[in-house]
Amino acid sequence: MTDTLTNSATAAATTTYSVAQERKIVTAIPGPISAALQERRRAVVSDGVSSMLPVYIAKANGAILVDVDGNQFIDLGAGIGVTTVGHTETSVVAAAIEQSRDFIHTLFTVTPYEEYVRVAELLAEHTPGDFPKKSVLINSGAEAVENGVKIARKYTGRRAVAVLDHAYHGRTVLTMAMNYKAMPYATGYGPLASDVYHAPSSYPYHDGLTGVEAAARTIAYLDKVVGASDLACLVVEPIQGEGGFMVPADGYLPALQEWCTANGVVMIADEIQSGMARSGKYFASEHFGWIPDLVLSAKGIAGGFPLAAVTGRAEIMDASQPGGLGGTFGGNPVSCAAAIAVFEAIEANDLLGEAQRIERSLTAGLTALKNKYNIIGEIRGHGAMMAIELVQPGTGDGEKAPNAAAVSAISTYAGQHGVLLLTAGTSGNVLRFLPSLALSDALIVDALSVIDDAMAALTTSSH
Ligand code: PLZ
Repeated sequence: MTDTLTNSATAAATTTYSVAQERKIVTAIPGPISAALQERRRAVVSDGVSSMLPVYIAKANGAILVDVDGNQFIDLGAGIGVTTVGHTETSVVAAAIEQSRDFIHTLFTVTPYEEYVRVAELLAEHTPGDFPKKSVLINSGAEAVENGVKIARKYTGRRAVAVLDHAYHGRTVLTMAMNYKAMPYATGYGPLASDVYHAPSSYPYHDGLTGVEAAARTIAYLDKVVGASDLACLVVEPIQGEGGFMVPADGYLPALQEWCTANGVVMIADEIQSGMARSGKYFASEHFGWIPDLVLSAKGIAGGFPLAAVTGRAEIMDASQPGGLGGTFGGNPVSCAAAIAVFEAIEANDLLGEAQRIERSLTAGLTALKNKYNIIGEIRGHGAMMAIELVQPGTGDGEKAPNAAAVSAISTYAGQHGVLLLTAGTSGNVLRFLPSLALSDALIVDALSVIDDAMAALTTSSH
């Protein structure tokens, strides 16, 4: 079946983009060319690698993905929070091309270059806290988590690592043990790394605790189950990503930092999903008055090029012996050049302001939907990191039972109608809005109209 959808209201926004910033569906989803590619893929790509929406992408610009069949999708996922400045952002593309012409690789640990140093300067300037900071650059989020743990162990001389319930930290052999969900991340891949402890978190919608109460519960666990003197680090996402965009209660994070400082524990902010302007501040920790010892960056830092960083207190970062940190591709020059352009774009285009605009527009639209559909239990988040938790009204758990069926049906409907909408949540009960900051208000209105239709279809079909 073929249907054609366009949104003329967005036409005015097309002038500065190489792809019209509009939704357009011209084939069945997936279209014939995507379907053929999916067949080729089945023969050669591991079944362990899944794709949420199997449309093969030919081009992307701003907040729009174009597939090989000519369909255009409003991208509310940004490659899971990576293309924060927008797809193929002009200055990022130019910086990467220019750097590629100059040199593409030397390996910083063999012969260094300025771009790596500049990224470390920018991270020292923009991460929370007014004290001397240093960085190491690596390739991926999980690698940043791994290095954060190594650095904290070396500095403290302690063994244990603590994380929070509902956390997600990666897919490597250490980080899979740091995730809350065994399935699909750890099931069958054991034995898991030892000395990883999962403490209770702050999840105000479900636990009803104040920040002080939730922190007391977390600290009691760390004290009793781990013992502060064996604890090297506590790794925390200021707003949990894959877990469902839980915003902790006020005072929770500073109380944990205070306890960590008093007990010689390194507290690490995993800002891999929440950082780099996404939340309306450079780093989401700032919303909570939290000044972490170490900050982990990845995803949005280089506009789509692979780059990650551990940044933090100089004395902690310097505890490692020369040669203890690094890796062949860590701080690749092209990625670094792109990251410098990203930092410049955040300033030049007021992207913190744009993230705040997106929060206002999404909150208004989602509030209207919440008034219309009682399956929306809570709207939460900051900036371009917003989510709705879907519930089953009329069931137990104080009307808050997870509604994974609705999440899955709405996300599927949205994909079929040209809106790429990511799911999240420990129980698959959350729809998340993680767009690039190039997403216009007109595209927000259009995307929410599709979600409105999806919710209406759900209500109809369930009767
Ligand atoms: N920490 C907070 O969000 C990656 C995972 C996508 P890598 N999240 C998206 C998927 O299904 O693989 C993530 C994160 C937080 C760490 C990571 C890991 O980052 O770059 O994927 O290794």
